[in-house]
Amino acid sequence: MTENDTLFGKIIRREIPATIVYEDEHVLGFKDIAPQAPVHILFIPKQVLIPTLDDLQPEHAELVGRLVLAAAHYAREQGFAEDGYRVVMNCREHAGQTVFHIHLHLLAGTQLGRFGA
Ligand code: D5M
Repeated sequence: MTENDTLFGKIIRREIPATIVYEDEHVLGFKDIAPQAPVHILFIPKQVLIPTLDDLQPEHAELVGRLVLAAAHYAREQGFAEDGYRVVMNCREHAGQTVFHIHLHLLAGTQLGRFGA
């Protein structure tokens, strides 16, 4: 495993607690500690530490696809896919990124407001 030297690395290694709701070979999904919607799950890559979206390389294409597919799978499985949901990835300061291990936010369970500045 590559270095996972962030808070999320500690969650992957089970060094700090998290409510894990999804796991496959490549992706871990767990409840956000400060939920912004009734359903707020974070999906992260397990084996590769990519700090920000700006660090993505062409070889990460499959991994990023896996994050999106994991979120879509979870939404279907949990029965809120028909009502709809949102996925968001924040990159650096202007987007408010606070943990530098890329993650996909899945927000659902209510009518979400529009986003923007
Ligand atoms: O999102 C980082 C997200 O990570 C933010 O919504 C809070 C969440 N967070 C921080 N610490 C934890 C722990 N320990 N468990 C679960 N969720 C956590 P960003 O896009 O970087 O702003």
